[in-house]
Amino acid sequence: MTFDIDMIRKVYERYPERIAAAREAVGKPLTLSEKILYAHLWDGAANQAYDRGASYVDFAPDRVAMQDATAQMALLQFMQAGKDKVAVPSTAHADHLIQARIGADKDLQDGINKNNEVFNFLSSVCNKYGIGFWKPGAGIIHQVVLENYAFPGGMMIGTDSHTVNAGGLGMVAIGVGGADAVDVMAGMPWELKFPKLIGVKLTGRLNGWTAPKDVILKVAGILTVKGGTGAIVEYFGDGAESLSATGKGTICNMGAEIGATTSTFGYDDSMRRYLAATGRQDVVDAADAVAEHLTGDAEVYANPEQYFDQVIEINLDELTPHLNGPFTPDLATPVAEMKEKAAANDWPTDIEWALIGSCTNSSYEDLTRAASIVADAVEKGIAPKAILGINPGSEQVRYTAERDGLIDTFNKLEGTRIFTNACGPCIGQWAREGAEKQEKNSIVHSFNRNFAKRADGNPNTHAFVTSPEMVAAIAISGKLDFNPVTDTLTNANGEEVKLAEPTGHELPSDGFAVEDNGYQAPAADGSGIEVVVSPDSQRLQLLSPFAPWDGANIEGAKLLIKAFGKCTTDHISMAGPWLRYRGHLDNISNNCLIGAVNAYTKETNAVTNQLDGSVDEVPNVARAYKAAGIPSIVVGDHNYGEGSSREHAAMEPRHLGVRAVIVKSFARIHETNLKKQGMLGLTFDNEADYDLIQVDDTFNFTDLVDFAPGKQLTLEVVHADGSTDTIKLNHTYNAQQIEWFKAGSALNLIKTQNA
Ligand code: MIC
Ligand code: SF4
Repeated sequence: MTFDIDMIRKVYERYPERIAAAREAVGKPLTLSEKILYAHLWDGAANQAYDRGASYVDFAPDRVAMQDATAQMALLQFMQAGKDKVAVPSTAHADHLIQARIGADKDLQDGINKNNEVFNFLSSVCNKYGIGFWKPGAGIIHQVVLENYAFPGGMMIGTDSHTVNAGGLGMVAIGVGGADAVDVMAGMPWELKFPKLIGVKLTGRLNGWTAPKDVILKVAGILTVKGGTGAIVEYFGDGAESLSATGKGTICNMGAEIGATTSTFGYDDSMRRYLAATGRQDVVDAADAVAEHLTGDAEVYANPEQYFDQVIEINLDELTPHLNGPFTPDLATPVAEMKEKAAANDWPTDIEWALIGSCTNSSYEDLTRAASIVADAVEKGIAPKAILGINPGSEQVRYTAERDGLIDTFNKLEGTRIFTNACGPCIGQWAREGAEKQEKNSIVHSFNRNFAKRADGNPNTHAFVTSPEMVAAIAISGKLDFNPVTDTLTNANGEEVKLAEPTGHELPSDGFAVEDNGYQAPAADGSGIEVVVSPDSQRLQLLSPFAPWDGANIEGAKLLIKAFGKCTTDHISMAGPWLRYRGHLDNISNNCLIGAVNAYTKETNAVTNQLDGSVDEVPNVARAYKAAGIPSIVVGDHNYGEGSSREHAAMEPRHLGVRAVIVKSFARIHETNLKKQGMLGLTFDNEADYDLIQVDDTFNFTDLVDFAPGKQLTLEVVHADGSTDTIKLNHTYNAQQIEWFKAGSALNLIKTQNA
């Protein structure tokens, strides 16, 4: 059965007319990204061309997906929007809260016991408002979406930055904060700045040890963590067609790591095969009727330089396996160069743990290719040096892998642990033994992010991102710098042997199977369902609206923290143990900016309280200013808020009295989240002004009363000795977004509009 097939058919029915209108408006051949965007305009058929990277445009996404760690806040907000039911098909997925420790059987039950209150809340809110709920153990949101909901040419948003994974099936799928999801679920338009377009032409074919993951590891090395900001990355060329749909998903998934708005591929046979194998021949039939519209125009792909803002070409014949890391996903090293680079940088090369999984690489094909390495090692009598941990992407993948003997193969390797179908170590849900000792060590994984402390909470764990095949090979060799192409391993008989190249199956030859996929359909009429949140719950807290702007210039503000260097959403609102407070704004605010590095001392979670000169934890100092009625500001570096879509990173400072975040540049989702929550997200006009900010400065906005689109704001910085600097700040607020600021938040505005 295909979910929401009528909606999908309707989208395809309107495609020909919408594309014809877009062609006329744009006046030249169209990329796939433009086709999907123009086919989803809120106002219907296009009557004008939009400026890439400049125009704000209202869209009408086809569906919404949320995961448990962000859904709580999204749904707490939706409950305030005054609606009976969601306006578009929506789902929530319980995948982030289950800790990996012993193995799936035990861990899943523990996870359910520990998070019962939250799962019950999600289950009842979903039931009430018409939202499909995927229960704990059903799988990781993006794998479940790819298997069940994604469709070529569709547009969706999701409260998770890796929503972009659905580009593997030719969607424009975009990660957003919960407040954006609320707009769409409440039946309102969703606004996005019309993206720029980056074309990536893939030629040749993957071979040997190279995997789809290496395409994106390479692209990340080229574009860096901010090179994709504000852009859709569109892949094309015969190399693109040679990749499986789940391989395409891997590539799109990690587009989040270069800051791309999303990534996508044109509709092709790999997508037909995947849709059919996952029981959706009806989608194939419907898509085939409009197939020409579900890929870029031939002229575009023949002369990409004329149609994309930037073009990159990668020859898959020549691409080699990569390892990206540590601490950032864009530090790309070809496997063949790792020996030299690890030695030069003093990266530990002994590996104790190697992890396969996460939404990026947990497909059936991924498991078969990793299993082929394991089977080869077992057959050749090579004992593994590290522990292999595996989180299958979904119950359907796990069940099929078990039926087909893959799980048995993995278990033949001593020590292997099969964890729950969930995020697990990827988001710090990992009870790694000994992590608290904070020893310097390295791990490899097939995930997408490797920021400090992310997997096991240890700041000295050097995590490297690579393909599942390479993770398996490194687990066996126990060495970060093992190169399976050239290096040998000693087997039980003392012989020097080489690992065979990976082989795999794109799709299960006997089809997918599953007994209980973990889906809970919502009630047809939810009006009688009551959602209860206990007032003394430590995990959930009903929201009270943020205060509207009082119409005056913000004056006398103090500096909460000047963050130095990388400040991702993991630094602003850490995950791992803190995930338990994702539904309780006041409790989770106790992690506000505790990972950010204080620019003056290079310490974390220690800032000066200007009221009494004491040094205290960031949340405490923020609470002290708030209690004294003193506004505060946060200052940051480049790409501030990189990483997650979690709006907690905006709501926490807002809750603690921070009024403005002033940085050199923002990551897209975080900037929007700040705007939605009624904050000022501003950038230095002159980046060097970052250096002017002193720890004991006082800040006065002198022309906030004239806040207007396209007009700079002025900040007077008063130093402790009485001298002042006046600096200019840029912003990207449009008229509507300024209304959010004035109302105190976008949600406050929705409420007045619905009242
Ligand atoms: C992540 O990978 O960082 C997460 C956890 O999936 C986040 C969402 C969250 O913080 O809940 C994301 O990528 O958006
Ligand atoms: Fe889950 Fe990790 Fe994917 Fe985020 S990146 S959705 S934590 S598996």
